[in-house]
Amino acid sequence: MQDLPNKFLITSALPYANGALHLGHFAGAYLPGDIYVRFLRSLGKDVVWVCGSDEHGASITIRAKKEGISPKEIIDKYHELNKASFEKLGMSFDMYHRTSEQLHHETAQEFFLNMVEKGGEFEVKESEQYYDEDFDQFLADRYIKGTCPKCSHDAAYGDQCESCGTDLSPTELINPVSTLSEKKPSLRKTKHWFFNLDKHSEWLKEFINEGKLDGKQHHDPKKWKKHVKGQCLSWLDDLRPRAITRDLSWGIPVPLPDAEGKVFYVWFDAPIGYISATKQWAKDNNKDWESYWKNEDSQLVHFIGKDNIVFHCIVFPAMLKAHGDYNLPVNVPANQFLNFEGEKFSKSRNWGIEIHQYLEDFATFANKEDALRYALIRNMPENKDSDFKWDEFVEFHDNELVANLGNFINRVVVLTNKYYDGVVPTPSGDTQAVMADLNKLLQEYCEEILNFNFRSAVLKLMEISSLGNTYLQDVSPWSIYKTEPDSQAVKDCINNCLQIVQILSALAEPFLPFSAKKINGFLQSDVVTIEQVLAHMEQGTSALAAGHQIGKPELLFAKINDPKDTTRMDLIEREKGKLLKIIEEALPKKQLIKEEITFDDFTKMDIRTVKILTAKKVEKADKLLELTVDLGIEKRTVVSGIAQHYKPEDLIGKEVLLLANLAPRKIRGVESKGMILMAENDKGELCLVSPTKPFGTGWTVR
Ligand code: B3M
Ligand code: ZN
Repeated sequence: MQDLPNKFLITSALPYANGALHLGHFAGAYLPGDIYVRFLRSLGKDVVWVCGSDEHGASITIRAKKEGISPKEIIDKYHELNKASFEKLGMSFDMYHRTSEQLHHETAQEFFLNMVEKGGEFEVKESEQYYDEDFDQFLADRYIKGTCPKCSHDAAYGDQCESCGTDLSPTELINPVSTLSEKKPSLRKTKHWFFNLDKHSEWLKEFINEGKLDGKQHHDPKKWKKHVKGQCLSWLDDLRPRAITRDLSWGIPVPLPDAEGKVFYVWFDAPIGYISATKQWAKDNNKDWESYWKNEDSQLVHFIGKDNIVFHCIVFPAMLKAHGDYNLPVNVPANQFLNFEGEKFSKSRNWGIEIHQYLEDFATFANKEDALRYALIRNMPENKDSDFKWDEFVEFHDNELVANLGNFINRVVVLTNKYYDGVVPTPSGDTQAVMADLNKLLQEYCEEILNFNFRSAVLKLMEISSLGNTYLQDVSPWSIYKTEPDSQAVKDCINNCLQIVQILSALAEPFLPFSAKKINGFLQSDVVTIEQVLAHMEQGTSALAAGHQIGKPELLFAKINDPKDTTRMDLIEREKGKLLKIIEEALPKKQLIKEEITFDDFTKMDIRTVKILTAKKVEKADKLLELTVDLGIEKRTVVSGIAQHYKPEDLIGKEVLLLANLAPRKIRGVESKGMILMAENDKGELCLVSPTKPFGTGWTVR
């Protein structure tokens, strides 16, 4: 296995506390972080994993306005909700902090002042910025919307187009509109602090391209994901000063005498949140935070989604370098996006599922946490966008977790209880080929995790379980046991299988921590770490001692697609049903085609082109107009229910269609001879039907 330092500082993007997290967020920056840190801890490494709520910026204040409550109420609500969701899915953060904490405000202000002192990092510039006269406020970031200059998406924000991902400034938007008043904004002068990012361009290029920092090899650039490097490179050629202050009331005040009314741009203070979170953790645990951030032998890794790449690979590293004394990230293994049943997650359309919703909907589902973790890992958007599908959730669960992993473990525990009353049998001491195969897979499993290939790594775990199943099947101890219950071959086989189960519990832990705990429960053994497993493999020793008493068998996962018990499949069907309903409701309501008629039926109708000569309202009937129409051979009076869709004066001279042989009817005292043809849409709007060119009156429609 590759050489590793002893210390790690791992971060996951701080989610905005402005809404509930969905499966896409979870698969992007949190689940991969959890896998990685659990693995490192199991190797005996000194790891601190920090995260927390990002509680500043326009996304918070806009949400507060929408819900009609204060920003503080918003952040309290969603901080608690998201923190609880994470905990329930086993996210093992060492600290889940908040950027509204005093400690963070102080840390960010200090960090800024230190950069100011360095000199040359900032430039104060006056410029014209959009201003909402009605709301008396400058319009930055999400307070302004318009058309994206790159892709023409018509709802791009002032800081970013969510459609093509381009980073924007408000003045680049075409047809800008204030999201507060929905009006066209005006321009007003204001001053801001700009971080001179362009000044950092040279060393950043070397850092990203070659992994070098200050002339020394800092990290292996080949280990960075292609799409991450690709995005960085497209940025590096055009680094410009970036405004890091805003004219807003919500945020961290800029601690300078001439900066009254200004706060930091949320993306300036948020990454410093990683530092404040580490400080808080150190405070709570009586540790030294600086060694994680500053020691040469400590590695910094950021887990994020692809929309945050530039901030973590370019802007924050430049801030850290400008400040000095801090480590820079050795890797930023950003994930791409997870879609949901073929489409983007969308709160407004209710498309997707939020974590808390999943946990509620699947409350009765056995081992729901690991079932979800597994489905998301199997389909993790590591290098390209991927798609969550309920059908695949079922397949992964039933074919892999149940039929492979759960089945192997269950068979071994059952046989041990049946043959040896649950006591681990004494092996003969022969080393078995199966253990050599396992060792190879184990090494590959470790490498895949260290290279951030979690999909491949979890498949290695499954391969080890398959190896166990195949081995058990090949030896078939049940057929030997029948005639030879004291057979050493059976004892060897069961002992080996039990060792594999114990190893599986260690290797499953980073991915399926709830299951790992259960497996240990079945074995009634102490937790075995991956570090211990590696040592046992190297020394040819085993983790589970002969004579140890294990527990009784229990199911690890319960099959979803089970005709004898449909409760779990019903839950899946319910989720799919919700989506179907959304799709159906979005379809225009078209009436079904009426019963079939013959051509003769059709020819019974005499439809003619006619010209409207006069039109007036029918008294005391707001829907009706009285029309006179010219058929060429005669003139007629017709009453038509189009008063709410056309003004009488707009109808004069129009050529339309008339069903001329409809039996006359008296409507509101007026005799109507025939009916004007109209189309009606699902909103009940009516539209006259006309020939597509001037055609003359009285001609037959057929
Ligand atoms: N809150 C953006 C996001 O959730 C932002 C991440 C901050 S990480 C320092 O996409
Ligand atoms: Zn765009």
